[in-house]
Amino acid sequence: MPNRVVIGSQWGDEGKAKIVDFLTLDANVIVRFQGGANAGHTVEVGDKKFVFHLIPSGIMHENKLCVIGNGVVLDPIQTLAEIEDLHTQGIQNPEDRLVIADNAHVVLPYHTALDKAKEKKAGKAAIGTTGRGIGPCYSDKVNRIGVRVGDLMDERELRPRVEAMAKIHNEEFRVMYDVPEIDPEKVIRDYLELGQKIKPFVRDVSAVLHQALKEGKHLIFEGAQGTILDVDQGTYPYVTSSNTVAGYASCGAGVGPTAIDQVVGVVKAYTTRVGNGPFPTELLDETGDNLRKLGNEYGATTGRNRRCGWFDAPVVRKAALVNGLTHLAITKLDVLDSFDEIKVCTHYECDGEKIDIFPNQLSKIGRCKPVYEVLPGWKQDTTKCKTWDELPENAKKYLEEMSKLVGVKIGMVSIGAHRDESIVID
Ligand code: 2SA
Ligand code: MG
Repeated sequence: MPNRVVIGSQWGDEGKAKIVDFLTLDANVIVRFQGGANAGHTVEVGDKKFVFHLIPSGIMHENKLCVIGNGVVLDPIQTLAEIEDLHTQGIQNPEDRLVIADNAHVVLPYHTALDKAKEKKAGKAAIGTTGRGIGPCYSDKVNRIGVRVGDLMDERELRPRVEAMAKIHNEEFRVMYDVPEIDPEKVIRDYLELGQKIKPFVRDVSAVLHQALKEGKHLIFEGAQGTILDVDQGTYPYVTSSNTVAGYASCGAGVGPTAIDQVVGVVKAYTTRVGNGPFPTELLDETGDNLRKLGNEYGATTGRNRRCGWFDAPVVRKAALVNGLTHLAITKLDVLDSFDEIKVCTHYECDGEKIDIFPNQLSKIGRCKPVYEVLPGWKQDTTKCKTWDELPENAKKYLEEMSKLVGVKIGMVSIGAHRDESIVID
């Protein structure tokens, strides 16, 4: 079994959790390496539905180790709530199977307050964040004034950091964004207490993963959000504040790139986006509404309507390049079951030029006109298909066209939320 990174190839919500859950059956360790509680992973097993924000969904499998890497920004209150929820839902001993990096950064209440205040102040120019404090926490990290998980266990580490951070915050941001003043003593008191609660989980993750690799264990690195939300590769500034691409699995977990054998790009059979920013194949009509209804396209974290549109090959081509995709995992094919015809954007036209790869400049993306190819629908229920051969001919043609346009082979197709609604191809 190869060590795999599973990432989103579009704007997030591609159904990564479902693919990770399926691939986890053959793996030993599941690692998150970026993002935070802005992610929303919905997994359905039997008649139970679980929504995770921070803890890898692999926690529901017994005998699998779940790891929150250093690249994640961790909200300890959210983490403890998720652990509590696992207990209530009858998942046994999650504490034996969860490890949190001591060098991951901590999302503090003022990060969340600042995130919301900045968005409010931005008005029309708002990013449309999830309001989970992600941007401000990563800013503090890069600005070298952040608090790390390991600091919560030692007042000698925590105190000077919180005091320094509170000073900057109270003098600068509080005035700029009208957010509440930070009382450093309260933060220190509260977070030392939370530190004691998460202490049993906290380790040097890099060392844990190296040991696992040495023992020949199989690892899955579980991405959050999607490639076009990556802070470098996405529609900047309409992006999240972390690197969502496969290469960051190495940085955000503390393993070398040589630990990774395969990169699986999860691709929704159409396209969605939550939050603001460009989206060339967006459908602002009845077809878009249909996709939303049929695909249940509402955010798992914020409940927001997702914007919907046709499959966009330039977007996924870019994902293939920047992630080094070895396989595609195509999800939600069944959502297209009732359509008479399905459009696919093969490329864009911009200023009289043919564009094959999603551009980096917002103004250029804005001038790109999608060029569509129309494929016939299959008008059949695909959810009972177990093999490639059982899929309707037109569904196979649609999938083959996606793969050909992007230049990456298909490893798996998903035709429903449940684990057994999956067709393995390669
Ligand atoms: P943030 O909160 O700073 O990361 O927001 C910045 C942009 O990134 C987008 N973003 C997401 N887009 C899709 N899915 C995400 N996760 C949740 C989910 C979304 C939800 O998995 O369902 O529930 O709304 C996610 N997280 C961040 C965000 O919309 C901004 O465009
Ligand atoms: Mg999601």
